[in-house]
Amino acid sequence: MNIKEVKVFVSCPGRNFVTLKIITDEGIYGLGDATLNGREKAVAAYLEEHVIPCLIGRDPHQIEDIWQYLYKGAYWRRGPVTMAAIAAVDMALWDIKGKVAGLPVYQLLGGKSRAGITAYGHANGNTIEETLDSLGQFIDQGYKAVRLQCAIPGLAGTYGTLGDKKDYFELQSDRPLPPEQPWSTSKYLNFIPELFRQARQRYGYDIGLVHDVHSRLSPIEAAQLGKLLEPYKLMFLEDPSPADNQEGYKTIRNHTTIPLAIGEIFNTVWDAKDLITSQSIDYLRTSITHGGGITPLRRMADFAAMYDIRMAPHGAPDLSPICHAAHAHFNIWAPNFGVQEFIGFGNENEKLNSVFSHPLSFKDGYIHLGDKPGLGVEFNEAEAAKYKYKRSYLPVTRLEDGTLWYW
Ligand code: CS2
Ligand code: MG
Repeated sequence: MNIKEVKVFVSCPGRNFVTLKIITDEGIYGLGDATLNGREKAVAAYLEEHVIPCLIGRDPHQIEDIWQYLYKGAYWRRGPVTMAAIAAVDMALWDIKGKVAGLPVYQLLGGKSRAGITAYGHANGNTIEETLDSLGQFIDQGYKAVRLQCAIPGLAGTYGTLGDKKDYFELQSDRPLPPEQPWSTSKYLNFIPELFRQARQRYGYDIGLVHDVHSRLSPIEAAQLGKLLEPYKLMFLEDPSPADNQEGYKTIRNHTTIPLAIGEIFNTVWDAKDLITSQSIDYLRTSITHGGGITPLRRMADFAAMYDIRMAPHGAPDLSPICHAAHAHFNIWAPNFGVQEFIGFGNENEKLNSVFSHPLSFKDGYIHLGDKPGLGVEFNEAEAAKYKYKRSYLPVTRLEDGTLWYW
């Protein structure tokens, strides 16, 4: 069997996705997700100009050798664009191998380690009351864990809240240039503990709660927040401080026992190595698309497991159903899987569902995965062609004095 053709699709069924399709000379094909939110065209170009010519004629069964070829052979290694491109190839090759074997990818990884995949949903609101009403809806749907993000009084537009938009897809639709959002660490630190105090007062301690700081705090500010939130027993505090400064996590660790999660912007295990070996984190958030594929994520999971760190793959709306399916295969296998971020299947989004179909279902707080061979996802090229790419940026954040800050 040889790779005969490789196609890249950049389409916008509600938001932009980059999809790779590897077609063999025997007609079997595999799909991969190469979506990098706000940089979609860069990944598409990397694939078309620099990766695809090297794939034609290769044996698709040589997943490892092709991964090593695209990683080490590139010389200019790592980075979000490179690794999203490599990830899509890797996912597609695992998809092909599963289809040839007649097995779902999780069986090729080692089979099921659990009955279902625990998911956490996104509750958010413009006020504490709205956010807690949203939390109640997720509890009613059976979720075991929920992320809480609330607008900060006095700040227009806070990360993780929709404002007057109805969902993340609508939020992304009008960003032809980076929207600017204000940030105040003091307003945030003075407000967020009250959100969680009221959440526990209203719903008790059985529901798992997480919160995403989105890299906005210095290490000592993150330590302050961790200590303030300790009474509310969060499952984890995500991205409390920029991941660039791994040393900073030792500072946070020295001051608070709140579990820490990081890694959605990591592209290789090297980004996380010191955090893992110093046991400065508790959950690793790297996604299959941004982390270079299933092949390296398995290694990351095994390395993290040596330090009792669990996997909590990033599951934002800017990852396609192909990545979410790949996560499900990975999560049902990974011995140290912890929890999967889950923003729903976009059932209300007909465009998305006309382009992608997937084998996933959600019940009683768990994601369940069918037994279709490969990843189990279908991609409708004709439908995808209807939804042209629309440039869309992530926002930019500035402090109230205008200083450029982390979004
Ligand atoms: C967020 C992401 O889901 C999360 O944890 O950090 O939604 C992030 O903001 C987006 O992936 C950026 O494109
Ligand atoms: Mg995050």
